[in-house]
Amino acid sequence: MKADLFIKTLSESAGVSLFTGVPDSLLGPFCDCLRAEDAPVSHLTAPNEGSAVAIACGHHLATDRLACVYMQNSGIGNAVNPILSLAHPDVYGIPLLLVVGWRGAPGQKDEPQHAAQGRLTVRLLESLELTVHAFGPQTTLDELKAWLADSRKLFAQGRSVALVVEKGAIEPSGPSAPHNPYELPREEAIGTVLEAAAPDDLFVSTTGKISRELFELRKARGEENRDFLTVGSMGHSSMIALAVALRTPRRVWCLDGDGAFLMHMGGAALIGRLGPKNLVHVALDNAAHDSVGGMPTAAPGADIAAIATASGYGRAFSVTDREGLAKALSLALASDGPTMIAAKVALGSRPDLGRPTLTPRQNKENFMKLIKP
Ligand SMILES: Cc1ncc(C[n+]2csc(CCOP(=O)(O)OP(=O)(O)O)c2C)c(N)n1
Repeated sequence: MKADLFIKTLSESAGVSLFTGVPDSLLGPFCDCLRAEDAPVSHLTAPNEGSAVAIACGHHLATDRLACVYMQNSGIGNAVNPILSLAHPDVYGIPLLLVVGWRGAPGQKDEPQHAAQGRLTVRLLESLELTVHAFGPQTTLDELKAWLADSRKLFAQGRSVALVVEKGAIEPSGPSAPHNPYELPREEAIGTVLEAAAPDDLFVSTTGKISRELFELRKARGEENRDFLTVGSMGHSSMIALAVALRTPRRVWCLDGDGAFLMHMGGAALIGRLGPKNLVHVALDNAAHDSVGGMPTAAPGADIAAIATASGYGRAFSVTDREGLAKALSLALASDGPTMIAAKVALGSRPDLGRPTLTPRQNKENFMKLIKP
């Protein structure tokens, strides 16, 4: 089904008056349509999926209308608490229409971090006492309308419904043209950081293409198997890096994304409070969720260096080009951390970008061997 028709049907047949969520590659055409300047519906990108549920609840309180919360199934975990302790009929009984991208669906080839999540998606949502419908490429408009008509009765009782969207079920209804004004390619920025780092420094990288690019760069340098690639759990790599930094005298680098940084921004406050001198936090800021299609983050203009400074990092740099990055790296290496380098980078990646060829278990074992003194 075309994305614009899907959105129109949710608005008209379910009564959705706000769409909010975190983008997903499988829901790409849907997200692109929502952020189009001429989109006929209200839309708000959320920093994380739990926040999206809370936004939907606030919207309902203010308008008595329904909001649609969209997410990749990886985000269900972030949403569980507000679904159960805020929206659930045993608490405030605030209806939600969830649209969940089904990565790792049974029978679909996908990356290891999606396997358990995909297998358990429907069970997880049902265990939250949601009514679940699988929306696939074969689902017809009439079927969708019939589900939504039934859902209205549940919404009236303060109950919630989830549409679990299979790969290919939502098709583009217009062009997608993600854009930002920056020029430094992210892969080049990561390469520059690798050049500056000492051979025994440790790296923890975030979910998505940043980890894929780091893996490829290491391979090209003949240095495979060194870094902890946080392939799932978006937003948590900085806390992994912090905990590692607290237990080793070696320098630890966290290669983060701006979307991931915003997702769990409280981590910055903890880094600032604990002040690990050996931590360098690099936020590769393209103002977007590039790995899933380039949709803008919740706060594309957020000043990550200023947030780090205000959180108590020792030093923070905001750089927009090669020279700025090189200078920030040399200053970072010359003094104690924690240091933040917020590097504004271009959108996009090379078309032949590979994926880690090691299993996450092998990656973990290699990283742990490397840490041992
Ligand atoms: C909790 C959670 N929500 C959503 C996703 C899907 N997802 C994977 S990577 C990504 C975008 C990350 O954006 P950013 O950190 O800015 O890095 P970029 O891709 O722009 O380099 C998203 C939304 C996920 N893996 N986990």
